[in-house]
Amino acid sequence: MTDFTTASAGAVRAVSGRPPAVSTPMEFWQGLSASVVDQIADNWYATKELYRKGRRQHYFSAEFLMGRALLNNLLNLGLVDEAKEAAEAFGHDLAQILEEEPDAALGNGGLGRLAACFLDSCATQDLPAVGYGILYRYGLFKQEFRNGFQTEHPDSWMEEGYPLVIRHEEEMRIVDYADLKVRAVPYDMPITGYGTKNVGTLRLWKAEPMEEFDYDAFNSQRFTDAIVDRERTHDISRVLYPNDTTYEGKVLRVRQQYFFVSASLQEIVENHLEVHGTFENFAEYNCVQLNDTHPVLAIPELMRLLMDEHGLGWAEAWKIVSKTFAYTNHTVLAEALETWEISIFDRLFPRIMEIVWEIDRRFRMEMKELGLDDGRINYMAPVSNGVVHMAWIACYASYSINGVAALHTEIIKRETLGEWHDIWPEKFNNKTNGVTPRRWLNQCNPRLAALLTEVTGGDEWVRDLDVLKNYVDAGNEEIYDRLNEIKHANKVDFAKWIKNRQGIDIDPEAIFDVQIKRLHEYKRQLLNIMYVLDLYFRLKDDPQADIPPRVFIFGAKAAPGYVRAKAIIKLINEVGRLVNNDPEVSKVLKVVFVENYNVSPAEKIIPAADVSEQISTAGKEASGTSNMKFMMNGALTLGTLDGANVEIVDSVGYDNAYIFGAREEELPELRRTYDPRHQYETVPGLRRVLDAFTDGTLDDGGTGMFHDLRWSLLNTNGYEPADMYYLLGDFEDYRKVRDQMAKDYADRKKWAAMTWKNITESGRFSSDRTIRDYANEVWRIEPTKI
Ligand code: GL4
Repeated sequence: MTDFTTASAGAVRAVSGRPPAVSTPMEFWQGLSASVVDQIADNWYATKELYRKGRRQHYFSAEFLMGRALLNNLLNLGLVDEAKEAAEAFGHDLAQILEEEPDAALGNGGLGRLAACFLDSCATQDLPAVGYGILYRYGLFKQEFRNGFQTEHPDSWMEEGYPLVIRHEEEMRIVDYADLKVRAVPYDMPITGYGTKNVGTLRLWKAEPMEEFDYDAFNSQRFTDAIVDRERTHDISRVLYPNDTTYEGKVLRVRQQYFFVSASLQEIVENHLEVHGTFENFAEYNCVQLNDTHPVLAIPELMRLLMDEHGLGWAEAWKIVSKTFAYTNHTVLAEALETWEISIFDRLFPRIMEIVWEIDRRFRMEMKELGLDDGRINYMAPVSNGVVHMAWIACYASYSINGVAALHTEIIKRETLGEWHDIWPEKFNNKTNGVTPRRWLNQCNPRLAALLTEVTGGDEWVRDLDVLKNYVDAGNEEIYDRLNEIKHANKVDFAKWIKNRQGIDIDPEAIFDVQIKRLHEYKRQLLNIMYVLDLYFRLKDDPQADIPPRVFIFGAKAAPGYVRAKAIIKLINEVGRLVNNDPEVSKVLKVVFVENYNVSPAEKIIPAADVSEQISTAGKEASGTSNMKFMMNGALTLGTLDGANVEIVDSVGYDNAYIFGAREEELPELRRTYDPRHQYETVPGLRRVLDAFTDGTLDDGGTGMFHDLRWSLLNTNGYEPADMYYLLGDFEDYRKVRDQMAKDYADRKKWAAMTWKNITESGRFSSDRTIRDYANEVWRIEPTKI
């Protein structure tokens, strides 16, 4: 037995209190996880000590969608075989143990998962960066389908114990609100890298009462008052808000935001003073990346700390602040731009509001001097119309502003943040997103990983995905056959998994066509299911039609309050019921809606996908990141020229992707004369599809929600145009290209050649590349090994 196997058996005993042979798989997971921490503890501490002395980047994010951690850590540390040995020695199966681990779903979708990939890339590249966020007791809700409707249930992911976060009581900070004072206790999650000793840190803050009980209240029989007060504090880190690309002006949410930025900055400021003894060089040693506007309160909070706690004057403090923050914008959707009522700030943190007013006053003066007219100044001002504009504060105070794909950055420069670009073009830059090839290729697709290691003669590609580019032309008959075998084996695995999970049978010979992402109208899952419905009708018309077998796979959560998104979920489930229960059609078509889609289901789905649906209305998807994961795993993109799809096509060429639909630059002109009713009447099949929503073919349980969906495509509601996301405009082209794609699938060699091109060109979409660009161009940090 190796040290690790012995130590993990001991750790299993320690958590279960009985011999490992009779411990549960859950206890085994906990023991193995504790042993991982044991393995890395010394290096972790050494890394923290090293990083706190040099220049560092602090990644502030309200979301980190980490998923599972154990296998990722075992792979990084080269301990998989040892873990297997430890499990088998006691009659356990590692694969089953790994399935016990809950996903740490402390994020909604792409924005949160991006933060997780970034931490992985920073660790692997020895970059001095630390993540800061919130230890939500409840992550993103668990989704269940009841009669096809989404229901939401709490995700209590830590309830059974979670060994991979370590509480550091002694590094507690106090966060002060006008009406409440709370303790922020840090919990650190180790972030191991692949093939390096450095161990990075994700620091998540938990809110706790100043005293366990208010003993006065407790003793004077006001027991419930004491409890209620305690609960108000726990509320702060209780739950992740389940919205993606929308914003809710909820007081608790702004409390959360202030909570984690204040605690994090207190730590950063104190650490700086301790190490350097002066604030003069603060911005030389620290930069803070603001992941969207959620942490923008850090700007006035750093002003407050420097002025009120450390005696700096406004000018001095502002000089530091304006060299410290960098802001990433993640969406052009207006409904996501956070604004907060002044009255909320006044109530929670009047001093912060005072500082925001002063930022506003100085901004207006500065702009006046630059000669801007009052209308424009008022539009851009940090405070106007009774609200505080978080994005405007971010743009004013940050030294860098970036978008997340080339097209998106162009749109924010031209439109969303155009006024700021006019004044400070030099602040703007693009950082196209990326995903980590460790989790999203090496870990989730071991068969393909083995092939790549074989072809490239080593595992260097895991740390440097650009290596694959040298093999673009290495594709040959043998590789193509192997690729097809691998994909088939992955599809067999997925078929077993989904059968076991949801009881549905699917055929691994069919084309697996996948759309997995948050449910949003702009992402157009509705367009996807309309195609499926149309195909169903075509098959009913002509049962002999030569249609290749297809499985349409969906995974999506809708924000609980997003009524129309929930209607689309119900519609997909109803079309699924129609198709899957039809004795003839179901031989050729199947619809699978993966319930409770999350990071770990994604790791099963993506390696099994043939087709990657990336069909957002052009200009609306800032980047997308599942598109990159699919590409790495050899699925072909069926998409619009939106977000990072543009760059994917740029890399693989139009011959190796399926592109359709209106382009972003065409849409304004097209929209001018657009009439969805005309489409409805003239595009063959479209009327039949839309009428099926309401003619009894599909059942919305008497809610009228399908009627509303149909209405939204054909009529305006007064403030939005009819078919706002241009589904009927793009339908015909989508159908044409998607049909063609299914035909092309039959030529297995050619298809495999296309997938090889996609895989070998995916280095550009590794988050290692993204992070190197941030490190060199924005953060100015260097790899630093312990
Ligand atoms: C998002 C975008 O919608 C998505 O396109 C992008 O890939 C992601 C990461 O940059 O950020 N913006 C918001 S808000 N949620 C997202 O997932």
